[in-house]
Amino acid sequence: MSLVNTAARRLLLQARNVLPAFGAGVRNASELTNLKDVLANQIPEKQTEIKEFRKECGAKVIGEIQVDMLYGGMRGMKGLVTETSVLDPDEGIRFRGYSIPECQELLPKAPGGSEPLPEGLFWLLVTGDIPSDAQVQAISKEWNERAAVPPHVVQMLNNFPSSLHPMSQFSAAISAMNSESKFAEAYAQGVHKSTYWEHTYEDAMNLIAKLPTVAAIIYRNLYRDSSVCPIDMNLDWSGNFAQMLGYDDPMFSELMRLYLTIHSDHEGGNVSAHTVHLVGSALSDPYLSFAAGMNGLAGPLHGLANQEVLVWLTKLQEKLGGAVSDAEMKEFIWNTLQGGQVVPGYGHAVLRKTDPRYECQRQFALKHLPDDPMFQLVSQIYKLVPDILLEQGKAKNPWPNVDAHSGVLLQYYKMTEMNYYTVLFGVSRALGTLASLIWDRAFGLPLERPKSMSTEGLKKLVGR
Ligand code: AMX
Repeated sequence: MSLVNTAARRLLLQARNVLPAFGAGVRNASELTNLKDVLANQIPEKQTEIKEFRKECGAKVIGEIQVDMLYGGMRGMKGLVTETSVLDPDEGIRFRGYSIPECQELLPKAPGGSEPLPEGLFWLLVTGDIPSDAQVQAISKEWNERAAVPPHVVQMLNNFPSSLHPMSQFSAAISAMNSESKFAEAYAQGVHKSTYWEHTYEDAMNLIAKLPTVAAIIYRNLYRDSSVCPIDMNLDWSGNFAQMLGYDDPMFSELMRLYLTIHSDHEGGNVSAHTVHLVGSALSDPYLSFAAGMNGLAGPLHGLANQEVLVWLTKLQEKLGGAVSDAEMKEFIWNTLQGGQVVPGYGHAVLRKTDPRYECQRQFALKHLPDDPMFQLVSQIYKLVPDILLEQGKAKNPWPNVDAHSGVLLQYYKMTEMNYYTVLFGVSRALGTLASLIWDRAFGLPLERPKSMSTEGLKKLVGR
């Protein structure tokens, strides 16, 4: 980003009271470019804040638990602390208080680009602060330097049969990379628990750095000639990922920057984030914790929905051909529902409006591929599905989620292998879940162990 742009962004942030004014006499965090140093500064203050908060308010009641919640997937039950993002049912996600459009506006961009760099989002998720260009460049450099994948993992991936789903390969490779875990090594050496966050940080940075290469090996093994180009030290994380996948179109790199930013985090209760947190609470190292989260992301009601949407759209096109009338499409949607299946990409456990992650992908499509037939199909579906779901009267949220749109953008740039799409989601999800895991260790959060009940015990409890 040019100096002019940097200064303009800084003024914007000052206007929003995000940054102190120049010359305010504060040596603010924006002067430090090493994320670990910034964290080391922040952690003692946050630890004190939480200690005092718990001392003062630890016994306050914040809600009540109903019997239905125990059978209903704990919806609405406040049971976790996650600092990185908060999901409002009507407004959608805010990363450390910033909406997606605000992140698009404020986070640093690649030279000549207009989408945010995921490196900047990671900085924001970890620290709560919008980073400077220099801070984001420092992250890109660190991730490039940490990107090497251990040979045994490359060999393992090369030996997998092509019939093994990309998400299974991804999760297995992440587990196998725990041979590199600094946390596991330090724990085995008996380090003091106050240092756990530092080893978790090292694992998080290494793991995030390696994921694009792991994901690219899987892609190139399954769908191309198995060769993966080396990391270019001058490129950003997404630019390198696009190159390693084999996509030279600069717009594909821009799409990756947006994609990897918006899929990163969705507060703490979703299956992948919650799983990483839960498994991490046993002090399983970050590789094992994140691999567990990826097994959850691979479920069709969660991240695999992006694959399912394309499978469903392809079936629709096979059955009805190119231009589809609204009446034909309505019938196809009703057939899906009457067959006892869900309409993939629609509905959400928390959201009650169109997902802003859907909306920003729609804006990207309107800007870059307005005439694409598949985009027009997705837009036509958007006009019809909510009313049908409302008429059916089951789904609490009839609106589209992130997965209803992502595949269409990928198809446009010639990534047609829909079974692979959830791996891209997984690479991005590392940013939020691992940022949270660093803070879990900094706060010394204990083993997670909620109380479960039998139906008999529950009946007794409510006097029945
Ligand atoms: N199509 C058909 N039925 C749906 C539906 C959809 N898109 N969304 C919800 N329903 C149904 C549920 O299956 C449920 O039916 P049941 O009473 O027979 O069990 C009923 O409506 C009530 O469900 P809900 O309370 O509205 O949703 P939920 O919180 O239980 O589930 C979700 C949320 C996302 C799993 C659900 O909306 C769904 O299955 N959507 C399709 C799959 C999908 O797009 N998943 C991706 C979500 C985003 C993500 O994690 N990546």
